[in-house]
Formats: sequence, C-alpha cells, structure tokens
Amino acid sequence: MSTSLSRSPSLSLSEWKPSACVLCECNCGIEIRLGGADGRRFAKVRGDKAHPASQGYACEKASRLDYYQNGRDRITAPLRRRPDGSFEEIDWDTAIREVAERFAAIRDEHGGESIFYYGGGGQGNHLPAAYSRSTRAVLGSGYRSNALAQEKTGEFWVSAKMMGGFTRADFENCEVGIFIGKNPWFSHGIPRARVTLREIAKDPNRCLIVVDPRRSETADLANIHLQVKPGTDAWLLAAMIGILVQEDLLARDWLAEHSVGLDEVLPHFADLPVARYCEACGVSEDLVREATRRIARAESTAFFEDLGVQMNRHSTLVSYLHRLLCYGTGNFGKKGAAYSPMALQSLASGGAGERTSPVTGARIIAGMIPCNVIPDEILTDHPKRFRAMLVESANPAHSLADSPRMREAIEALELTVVIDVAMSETARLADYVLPVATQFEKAEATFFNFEFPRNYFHLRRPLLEPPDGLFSEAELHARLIEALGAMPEPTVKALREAWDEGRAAFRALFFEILAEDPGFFSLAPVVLYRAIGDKLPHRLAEGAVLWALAHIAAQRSGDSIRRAGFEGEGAELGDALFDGILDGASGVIFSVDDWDESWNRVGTPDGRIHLAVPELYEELDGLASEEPPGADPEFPFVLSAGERRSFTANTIVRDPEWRRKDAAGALRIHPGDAERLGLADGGRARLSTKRGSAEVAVELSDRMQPGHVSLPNGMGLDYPDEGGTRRATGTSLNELTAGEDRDWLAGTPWHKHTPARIEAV
Ligand SMILES: Nc1nc2c(c(=O)[nH]1)N[C@H]1C(S)=C(S)[C@@H](COP(=O)(O)OP(=O)(O)OC[C@H]3O[C@@H](n4cnc5c(=O)[nH]c(N)nc54)[C@H](O)[C@@H]3O)O[C@H]1N2
Ligand SMILES: Nc1nc2c(c(=O)[nH]1)N[C@H]1C(S)=C(S)[C@@H](COP(=O)(O)OP(=O)(O)OC[C@H]3O[C@@H](n4cnc5c(=O)[nH]c(N)nc54)[C@H](O)[C@@H]3O)O[C@H]1N2
Ligand code: SF4
Ligand SMILES: [Mo]
Repeated sequence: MSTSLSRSPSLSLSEWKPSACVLCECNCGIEIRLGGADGRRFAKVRGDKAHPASQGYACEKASRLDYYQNGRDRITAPLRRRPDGSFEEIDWDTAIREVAERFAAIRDEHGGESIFYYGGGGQGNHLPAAYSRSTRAVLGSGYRSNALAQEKTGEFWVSAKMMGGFTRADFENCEVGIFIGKNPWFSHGIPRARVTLREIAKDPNRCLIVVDPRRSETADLANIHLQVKPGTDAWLLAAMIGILVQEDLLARDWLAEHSVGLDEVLPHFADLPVARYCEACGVSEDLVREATRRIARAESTAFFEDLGVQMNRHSTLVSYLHRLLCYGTGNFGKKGAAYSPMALQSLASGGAGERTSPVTGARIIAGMIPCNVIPDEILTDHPKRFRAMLVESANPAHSLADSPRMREAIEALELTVVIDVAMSETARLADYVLPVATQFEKAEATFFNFEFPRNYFHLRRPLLEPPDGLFSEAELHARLIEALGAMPEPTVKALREAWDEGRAAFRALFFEILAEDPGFFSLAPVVLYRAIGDKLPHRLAEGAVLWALAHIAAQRSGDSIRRAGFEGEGAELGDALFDGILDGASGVIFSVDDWDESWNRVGTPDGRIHLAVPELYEELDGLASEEPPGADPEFPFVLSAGERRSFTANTIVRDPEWRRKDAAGALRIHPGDAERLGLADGGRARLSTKRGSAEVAVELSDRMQPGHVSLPNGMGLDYPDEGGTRRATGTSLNELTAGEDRDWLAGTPWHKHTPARIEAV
C-alpha cells in the first residue's frame, strides 16, 4: 500500500487533511498539515469547518496532538517479558503464536470466563472494541470492563430503569442549562462547548446554572452557581425536588401523560425539610429556591451530570435525583431538553445489573464489571477468579483506584497481554506487549455520537503509514483468530468473491451464513475485515465492521437514516449508509429525527418514563438522618482527585512537555487553608490519604472553598527524557485512592471525595 505521502512528500506538506481530535469525547473535526524532516510531524492543526458537529471549533489541546503521534515511548516491536522483568523484542509470528497458545491453554484448563478483557478504546478509538469482540468470543471471555464502569454505570443503571435507554440533552437550544459536577469549559462534552456556554450566559432570556463546590471556569460564566459543600449534591437535589413538590411546581399534566409512578415517589418529598437539606449542602435556601423555580418555569432545561457527582458519594442516587428533577419539570422529548439519540452502536447496552461478577457478585451494568472490584476478582483463591487479562487501549494500572493493589493483581495473573501504542504503566507489567498503529495511522472512529436531531458519524482516514512492522487492532485480532484456528477461511473467500460480484450478492451470502449459524455474528467483525477490508476505498480497511453496523442501523431506524438523505429499501439502505460513511472524509450526518422520535426510543415496556426506583428509597430517605460528609480529624481535607484542566488528557499524551505551563499539575488549595498550614504559592506539600502519600506542588487558588483541594488527572506518567531515562512528572492520583470507597449499587469510585491530610515540607 503506498500513499500520496510516501510518493510525493512535497504535495502532502501543503495539504490539509481531515481527521478528528482524539483527546476528549467531542472528537472535534480537525485538519492537519504534516511537516517536519520526515513529513510525519503535525506541523499545523486547525478546526475542520466541514465537520457536522464541531463546525470548525477546536480547543487549545488539538493544536498539540503531535505530542501523541510522535511520543518518544512509542513501542515499535512486540515485547515479551523475561523472568527478570525486563523485556525482549520478538517477531510478530512468535508473538501471535505464543499469545494465542497461552490464552488457549488457560481457556482449556479453566474456562474462557477466567480471561478478563479490559478497555477497547479511549476518547478517540472505538473500533478496537468492535474487533476484539471476535477474539473474546473465540476465547470464551465473557467478562469485560472499561473506564465507563468507574464513571457512567450508575447513570446507565438509573437510565435503564427509568427510560430503558440512554439520554443526552440539547444545550444549544435550551432556555436553562444546568451542569452538575461538570466543567465543560475545560472538559467539553458538548459540541463547541465554549461557544454554547457563552451563548447561554449572555442571553438575558436564558440561564446557566452550575453545581460545583469549586468556582469552576464554567461557574465564572454562570447566572446561578450552587456552590455545594463537596460530596453533598444528594441533599441539594433532594431539596430541589422537595421544592418542586411542596410549591406545586411539577409538570403534572405532562407527567400524567408520559410517566408512571409519581404517586409512589411523592411521599419521599412531600415533607422533606428543605431548609435543613440546604444547610446540609451549604447553599442558601433562597438561592436553591430561585434555581428550582427558574427551571420549573423555563420552556426547556438541559441537564448534564458528570464526574463531580459520578465519582462521588451517593452517585447513583444523585443520577436518580437529577432525572427526577429533569422529568418532574417535563424536560424530555422536546427542543432544548433531554432526548434519546439514535446510536450507530450503543455504549450502554448489556443489562442493568441482572448479571453479577464471578467472585464478588458485583452488579454488571451495561456489560461491565465495576472497575473498583477488579483486583478482588483476581486476588483470591476462588475457583472462578480471573487468571488472565487482555488490555487494549487502556491503562488500568494507572487509571483505576488503588494502583498498588491493581499492580499486585496484574502481577498475580498467569498471563497479561497489553495492546497499546506506548509503553504505559500497564504495559510495563505485561507478559506480552503488542504494539499497534496510532489513531492517525489507521482508519478509526468513535461511537460517541450523541447529537440530535441530526446525528453524525465520522470514520477517519489514516494520515500516515504506520512504522515498519506495525498495523491496526483489526489486523491483530484477525491474526490472533487465525492462530487460534478459528478463522472460517472458506467463508472469508466466498465473501471476498461475492463482494466483487456486487453488493446484492454480498448481502445475500452474508445473511445466509448468519441465518445458518447465529454464532457467526461474533466472528463477523474479523471476517468482514479479512473479506472486504483491503477492498475499501481511502485505506479504510478498519471500517469493514461498520458494514454490519450500518445494516443493523438501517433495520432498526430506517426512517431516521432516510431523512438524512440515504436512499433504498431494506438492506439496500444499509449499503447506502455504509457508502456514505466511507465517503464522508469529515464525517457524515447519518440520522435526522424529529423531537417525537425520542419517545419511540423510550425502552420501557409501556413506553412511559418510570419515576419509581424502589432500590434507592432507603438511601434517599436515609439522607434525613445522615451526617453529611464532614471533616475527619485525621484527614480534614477533601481531595478532588482528577480535575480536568487545560492540558490534561487522561494518559493518551505522555510527554509532560505538552502542557504549556504547570507541567507537574499543582494541588490547588484555598489561600486561607494554605496560610494556616504555612504553604506558599509554588511551594511543596505532603499530601496523605489512608492509602498513600505524595509530595505535591502547591498553587493557591480562590476558586477552591476552604477544606477542598484538587489535583489534575493524567499526571505521574514516567516518560523517557532525551537521554532515555524514565522520569515521572506530577502525582499519580490512584496511588492515593482506595478501592472500597465506592458506590454501594454501581460500584463507581469516590475519586472526587478522597479524605486527605496536608503538611508543609
Ligand atoms: N481537558 C480535558 N478534558 C477532558 C478530559 C481530560 O482528561 N482533559 N477527559 C474527558 C473525560 S474521560 C471525562 S469523563 C470528562 C469529565 O469531565 P468533568 O466531569 O467535567 O471533569 P472534572 O474536572 O473531572 O470534574 C468536573 C467538576 O466536578 C467538580 N466537583 C468536585 N467535587 C464535586 C462535588 O462534590 N460536587 C459537584 N457538584 N461537583 C464536584 C470539580 O470541581 C470539577 O469542576 O472530561 C473529558 N474531557
Ligand atoms: N483518580 C482518578 N482516576 C481516574 C479519573 C479521575 O478523574 N480520577 N478519571 C477516570 C476516567 S473518567 C477515565 S475515562 C479513565 C481513563 O483511563 P483509561 O481508560 O485507562 O485511558 P487512558 O489512561 O487514556 O489510556 C489509554 C491508553 O490507550 C493508549 N492508546 C492511544 N492510542 C491507541 C491506539 O490507537 N490503540 C491502542 N491499542 N492504544 C492506544 C494510550 O497509549 C494509553 O496507554 O481514567 C479514570 N481514572
Ligand atoms: S480536546 Fe478540544 S479539540 Fe479535542 S475533541 Fe475535545 S474539545 Fe475538541
Ligand atoms: Mo472518562
């Protein structure tokens, strides 16, 4: 395969090539101009005006994506761990053969369920998860997890109970926008976040409400800032619902038409002592009433909850209260409110806790085991414990609670295989490290497509060839399945020939194979990749699996796809959509809905919103007698472990130089607290939790309230300096967090509420 780049570098230097940013879930469309001596540097990056969602918008981080693409700790050959812990390079045939043999041996001796899969993609790459589905099926690996199971699973659980599906909200058109534990100024999460925030804030007819203990950068713009005490959002939201009920502000007619269960819920709020709950959360009752009334009288309100509450105490309860507030004021299925997007591939399917994990019996929500119990599923002599792990595009030794225990768990496994581009903290613990092409060296895409009424999908084209010997996850999974003897070669051959004959022939054969053997479905990703990958235009081989997803979407949501301009009946529509995706260099609108369509996607049996969630009543009622989290004399501070700042991006970018300032990520502390402890701006302090201790740089910040301190996410990575010596910069947060500090229901961690002690050094 040769590219315009390798044939005529001078041409490619002057060309802007469309792609997308991979640093947060927005995946803004960008254009990249390559440069440098080898033509492989990202010389210039700008927003892509042709991208359907971002429309030319990009934040400051995208301009420095070269630090990801050209990182110094890129792995360029498969690595095998020696008994002394060091690594040796091996050739690909050996690597694939040994990894396949060792997984197969564990499967044959202990059952495939003992092989745990973690990851599948990060902020920019979800195709690996689609292909690994085949490998997992062949290995019989039924348990999996990823980062969503330490942030969103509580919300998924509540959403599944109340709505039978996942919802998002329309900030572009809302009258009131409310962010609960979310700082979109830095974390984004909605398209063109800063533009939208400013638009809401400056319009006198609209209102921006922020719930955050910190005066966040988003709170700076807000009309109403509900500055709760850390970890007390449950009291605040319960008080707001109490006000709706007691002041008769509920959207009663709307609720009668669209919901069930109101009568069951009302008694929990009818006599709720609003004043006492406001005191518990530290916000003046007047302000709480004002915000609640503002929401109740608005034409529409858009809600967004994120890590500030999802990684905090009472997180699943807060997700429930947030939704009661949202539906109680009639904010679903209309412009400016919540909606159900049409997903090409849902990230939140797979049950709401009916299955449980093999050792600890933790609820499996949306198919994922809670991240916080993973070490407990390994470090035991339970016969059903996990004995091997396949990690793909994730760094759990760094990103999960209690890193020391997670390291111990990985070391205890019989086999750990890591698929990554860089020598991550997790890769360093693996038995085999399998390197792959970066997200700009292969076709990639995410399923973070949540827009409405016009939703988009972006299959990115590769900009660069991978270095010699490297290839994508799709190719890797295909090779593993071949080595496992599970690739149906005659089927692949027949499908290849059918593709050349035409789409009708290909469809007929594919669906015939599937009808004969439903088990074929899980192998379909790698079979499609082998059958048609190299036949797709624009080097989009890894897009092959989308052929199947396009057909499923066409079957389920034909009208939405036709409204987006794709033509054809039945299966032809699927091919039209697939071709549209292949053609859309800057992304493509694949579904157009009207607001009513959201109601058709409500997945409850009666199509109504279910307000009653009895599993949470005990916790809800218990707030009345519970002491809100206060100062523990041993650990008097609350550490918010993982704040998103201007230049943080989990661990995708490993070079600390990429941050323009504050490379080590300082601990932010209120000036009054600092003075009391004798800490100066720019000085050092010792930060200790019950789990660990670290020396940190200090930054005085009047954004923090007294008693609350914060550290950024994505720090503490060790990275080779120019001479090759690895050095860590900043604090690895999860050396300080504890696995048992988690939500009782969803198992989501309390990272934003880590009790801590601070001393001057
Ligand atoms: N710049 C940047 N952007 C990112 C990322 C990144 O690494 N860097 N990561 C992406 C990812 S993976 C995610 S999940 C999102 C997360 O996006 P966010 O959830 O918006 O990010 P955070 O900064 O972790 O937390 C948001 C806010 O929660 C507040 N908070 C802390 N404690 C409490 C509390 O007790 N109550 C309330 N109400 N708020 C509290 C914090 O002060 C903070 O302002 O960001 C995405 N975007
Ligand atoms: N204490 C605390 N912990 C947290 C958080 C917090 O706020 N506080 N935030 C949590 C959240 S919200 C999240 S989302 C997680 C994120 O944590 P993880 O899900 O573990 O994700 P990353 O740390 O970004 O690791 C992604 C890995 O993918 C690799 N990679 C990049 N491109 C490719 C590719 O094309 N293919 C492959 N195979 N690999 C690639 C990178 O090198 C990196 O090692 O962290 C969580 N951990
Ligand atoms: S980091 Fe910035 S440019 Fe990149 S996707 Fe997120 S908002 Fe867009
Ligand atoms: Mo995340």
